Amino acid sequence: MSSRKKIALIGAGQIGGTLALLAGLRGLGDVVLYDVVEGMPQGKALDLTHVGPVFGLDFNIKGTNAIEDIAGADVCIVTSGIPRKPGMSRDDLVKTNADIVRKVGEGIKKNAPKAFVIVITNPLDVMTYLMQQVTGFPAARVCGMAGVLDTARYQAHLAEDLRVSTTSVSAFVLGGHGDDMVPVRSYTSCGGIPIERMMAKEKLDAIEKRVRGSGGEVVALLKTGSAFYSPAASAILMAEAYLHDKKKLMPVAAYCNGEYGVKGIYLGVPVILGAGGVEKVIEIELSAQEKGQLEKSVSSVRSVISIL
Ligand code: A3D
Repeated sequence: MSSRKKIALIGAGQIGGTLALLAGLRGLGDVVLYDVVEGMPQGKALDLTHVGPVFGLDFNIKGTNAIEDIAGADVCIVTSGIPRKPGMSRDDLVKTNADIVRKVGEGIKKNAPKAFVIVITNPLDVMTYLMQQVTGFPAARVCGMAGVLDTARYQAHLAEDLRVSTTSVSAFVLGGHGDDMVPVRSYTSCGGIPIERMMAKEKLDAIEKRVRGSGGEVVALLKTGSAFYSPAASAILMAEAYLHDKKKLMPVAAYCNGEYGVKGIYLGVPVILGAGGVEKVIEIELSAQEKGQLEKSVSSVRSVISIL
């Protein structure tokens, strides 16, 4: 038995390929890249195998069209599905992607019953909910990647405007991964200084508006798909927190069981991520305005679930 960890990437498209590269570069373990398109995951895996020697790393990446090859995976990261095109909302993807998530969910349940599952497929909160339903895994072992990316976008634009390092900015975004996500201003700071003391309200409003529409801004520029470098990097951070038992506090789409007054759905909330998966949902006091925004975001998620 190898003690190396096994990372299964379900979907070998733009995000899947980038995930494989990052997993190899960061030495997460052996990677299986799975997709339904014949030859494509094998081709990407072969190409990535040739990256190893360049950096003096031993990449072990296998491309496959057989879901059985994910057997025994410790982590599954799911990107299978279609991405947005200009003019589409994330919710427009629901029917097509739900069928795909149901199918791969069955494959994960059968072949990797002990895996920690990170969903990236959109509409994110709803596809994560569906994945948990299909696999029947404990909710702590199924979560979605969105908050890490939304927070990084908030950090990036605040740091850009303040002309400081992104490492000086500590930011927070809650709610569903849609245009009504909630950048939480009251918990955002720069070098420990509350952000509202560093920046005029109008400026903050404008940056938050841009963060909500960041995914769409990328889609409009690319024209053929959606963001892929930053979503992949964000999911790798989550996989590392799980594999290395980091107990890292980060916003992820997690199952809410009464927290924030929300029950029975997945929603972007701050959690502790460690070897137990989503070990704890952290509840923080929100301003009245933030609470109102969160409620709006919750109803958007619920309305998409009702389509399923
Ligand atoms: P893309 O490059 O099209 O890759 C998706 C891959 O899924 C393709 O290679 C398909 O062949 C494959 N696929 C389809 N059906 C199956 C199946 N049944 N089994 C295995 N593989 C299958 O898209 P992408 O990588 O750019 O994006 C993937 C998903 O992530 C989309 O739904 C995007 O909307 C979503 N996304 C989410 C975020 C978040 O922040 C949550 C950001 C960006 C993209």
